Amino acid sequence: MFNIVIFGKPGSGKGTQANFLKEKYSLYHISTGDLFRKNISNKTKLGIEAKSYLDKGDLVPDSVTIKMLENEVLSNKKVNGYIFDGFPRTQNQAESLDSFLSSINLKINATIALDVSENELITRLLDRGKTTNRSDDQDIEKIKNRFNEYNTKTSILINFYNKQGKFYSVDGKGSVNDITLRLFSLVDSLI
Ligand code: B4P
Repeated sequence: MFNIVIFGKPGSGKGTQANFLKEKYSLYHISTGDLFRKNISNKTKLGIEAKSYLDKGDLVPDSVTIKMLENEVLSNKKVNGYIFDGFPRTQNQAESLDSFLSSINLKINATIALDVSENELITRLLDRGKTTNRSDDQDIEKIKNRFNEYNTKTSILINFYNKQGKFYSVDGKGSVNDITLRLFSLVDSLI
C-alpha cells in the first residue's frame, strides 16, 4: 500500500492533481471537501451541520471530520492505497489519522504539498466561482478567511510531517500537465 496526503492552500490544485495520481497509481481518492459537498447537496444531517462552516470558509469541526474520514476508509479497504485530499487540516486531524491508520496496520508514506502564491490562488478560486455555485469561491473575504484558516491551523503540519521525514513540496504554478509530471516524477522516486 502507498498512502499519500496531498497538501496545500485552498485552490492549490489538490483535487485537480489527486485525480491524476489516483489513476496512475490505482489509489482510492478521499476528498473531505467533496464528501462535505455531497452531503450538503443530499441534505443529510452531516451536510446540514457542515454547510454553515463551508459557507463562511471555516474549517468543519474535527469531531465531525475525523469520524467521516475513518468511515470512508473502513468502507473502502480493498484498495492499493489512499490519496487523502484536504485531510488532515489540523494537528488533531493529523495525529488522529496516524493513530487510526496504525490501528489498521497502515501509515502515511508521503505528504506532498503544492506550493502556489496567494495572489495566484485568489485568481483561480474567483474564476471557479464564476462557473460553479460554490459560495466559498465567490467572495474575496471568504477566500481570505480560508487562507487564514490554513495559515493558523494547517500550515503547522509541514513541521509535523517534516519531523517524520515524509514532507515533500512541489511547485504548483504552471500548467496542470506540468504539475502532474512533477508529481509523477516525485512519486516514482518514492515508491
Ligand atoms: P476543499 O474541497 O478541500 O477545497 P479547496 O482547498 O478549495 O481546493 P483544492 O486545493 O482541491 O483545489 P482544486 O484542485 O479544486 O475544501 C473546501 C472546504 O471544505 C474547506 O474550506 C472547509 O470548509 C471544508 N473542509 C474540507 N476538508 C476539511 C477538513 N479536513 N477539516 C475541516 N474542514 C474541511 O483547484 C482549484 C481551482 O484551480 C479549480 O478551478 C482548478 O481548475 C484550478 N486549477 C487547478 N490547478 C491549476 C493550474 N495549474 N493552473 C490554473 N488553474 C488551476
